[in-house]
Amino acid sequence: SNVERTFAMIKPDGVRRGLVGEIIKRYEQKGLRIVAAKLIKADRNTVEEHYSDLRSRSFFNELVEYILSGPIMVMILEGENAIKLVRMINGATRVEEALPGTIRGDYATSTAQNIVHGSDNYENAQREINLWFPELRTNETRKLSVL
Ligand code: DAT
Ligand code: MG
Repeated sequence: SNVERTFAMIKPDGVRRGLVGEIIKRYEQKGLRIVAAKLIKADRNTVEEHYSDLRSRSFFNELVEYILSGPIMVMILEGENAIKLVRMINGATRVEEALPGTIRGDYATSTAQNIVHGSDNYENAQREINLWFPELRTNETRKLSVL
C-alpha cells in the first residue's frame, strides 16, 4: 500500500462561490481523510514561496494577487496514493482541458482562477504541508502532531 499525505487548497473563488462543502465531499467520497484544515487569509510571503517555481512566469503576480484576494481553505489529506488522487479529482490545470466530473471541469471558468490546488509530487507535498502548517512542524513530517 502507499498511504501518503498531500496538501490541498480551496482557492478564493472556491470559497467565494460557496463550494467548500462540495469540494471536501468529493475528496472524502474517494476515501481521503482530512488530517488538518483551516480557513485563512494567506500571507504574501507564504503565497510567493508556495508558487516559487513559477516566479519567472508572466502570470506570477496575477496569480499571487488572486490567492491573496480572499480567504482560502488549506488542508492536509491522507490516503492511498493521495497525491495523484487529489490531482485527478481536481482536474487539469487549463480550463479547456479540465474534464467534466473533475472539480475544475465542473466549476472553473478560467485557467487563472481554477478553484483548487493539489501538490504535484511527494517532495512538494512535504514542502507545502510544512509551509502552510508551520504549527504542525516536527523534525519528520510523517510524525505531524495531529491524528
Ligand atoms: P496546477 O495548479 O495544476 O499544479 P501549475 O502549477 O502549472 O498548475 O500552475 C499553478 C497555477 O497557476 C494554476 O493552477 C493556475 C495558474 N496558471 C498556470 N498556468 C497559467 C496560465 N498560462 N495563465 C494564467 N494562470 C496560469
Ligand atoms: Mg502546481
